[in-house]
Amino acid sequence: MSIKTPLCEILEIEKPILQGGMAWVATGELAASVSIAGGLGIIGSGNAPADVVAKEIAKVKEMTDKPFGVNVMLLSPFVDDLIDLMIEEKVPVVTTGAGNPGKYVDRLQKAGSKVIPVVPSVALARRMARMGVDALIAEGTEAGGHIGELATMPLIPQIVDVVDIPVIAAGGVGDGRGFAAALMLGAQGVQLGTRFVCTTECTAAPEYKEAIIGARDRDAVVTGRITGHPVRNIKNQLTRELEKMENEGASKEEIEEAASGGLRRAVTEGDVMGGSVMAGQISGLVNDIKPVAEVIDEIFKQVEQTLNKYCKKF
Ligand code: TUI
Repeated sequence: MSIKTPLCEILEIEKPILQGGMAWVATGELAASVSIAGGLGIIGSGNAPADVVAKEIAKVKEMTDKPFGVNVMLLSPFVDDLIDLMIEEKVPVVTTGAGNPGKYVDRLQKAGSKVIPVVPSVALARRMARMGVDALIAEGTEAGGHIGELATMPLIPQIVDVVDIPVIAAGGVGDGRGFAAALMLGAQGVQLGTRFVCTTECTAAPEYKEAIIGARDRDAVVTGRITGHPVRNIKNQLTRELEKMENEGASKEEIEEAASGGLRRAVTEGDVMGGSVMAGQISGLVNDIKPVAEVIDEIFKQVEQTLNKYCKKF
């Protein structure tokens, strides 16, 4: 059985599975591998300048003609340059995170890009749908990295009920059971981040992947709440220091300073004690490293098994 939803037609993909555009982690290699396997690979731009992101786009275009995406992180100091780059490169799908992409939607769509904002709430979902975006990624607080308040289970159906564009579920999905559950909630596809970190094609340091594999159910903790930009990452020396600073009344600026550069250190140097190993609550379920195509094949087999097991009788 192949799961096809209208989202597949909109994005011109075979399988309604997106790979999260994780800063530093989601390079051209990872994104291309996911797109080649029939999903939508997404380059994570994070805080990178446009020329760095341009190189990752070139890598994807060299490896495949299939559609791919780029995530524009709206807190980046280079947002305007990145939007220009998306338009120049005619990036098929632009996802956004950590803010409201309203003022860029029109220009991106006129240049031929599909625009899919990540939304953590019904209010922002409504606003974005009214602006005419192509789909939404509704991301629950189970996700890794910068997160919103609501969990995926209540978030998805509340958004599905008020918009008439496809909703993609993200946050806490790591296998075919989670995928099937997201479909039951009304989602037309899923976005996975943490699961795709633990793949052979992911260029993150081996220590980063091992930290996820070693994590148990309660190890993906939230730091930086007082900064207004809470982040979910695997418990380590850094998260304990940040927690201590917060308890002792450190300022927003001091916490931001202590966390700054942590993701880069973890991903590129393998500093998984002093760096920030951003990963979701599903980390406890991720126990191996395998090729992207195997991850995707197994997920779709499990979706089928799950739907057969629970839905046939009805
Ligand atoms: O963006 C993410 N995940 C990220 S971004 C990132 S880099 C970073 N590091 C430290 C602090 C802040 C950023 C690491 N992980 N996911 C998508 C996402 N978007 N999660 C939550 C949101 C979001 C939050 C508020 C989207 C829109 C929003 O709107 C507020 C508004 O302006 O209305």
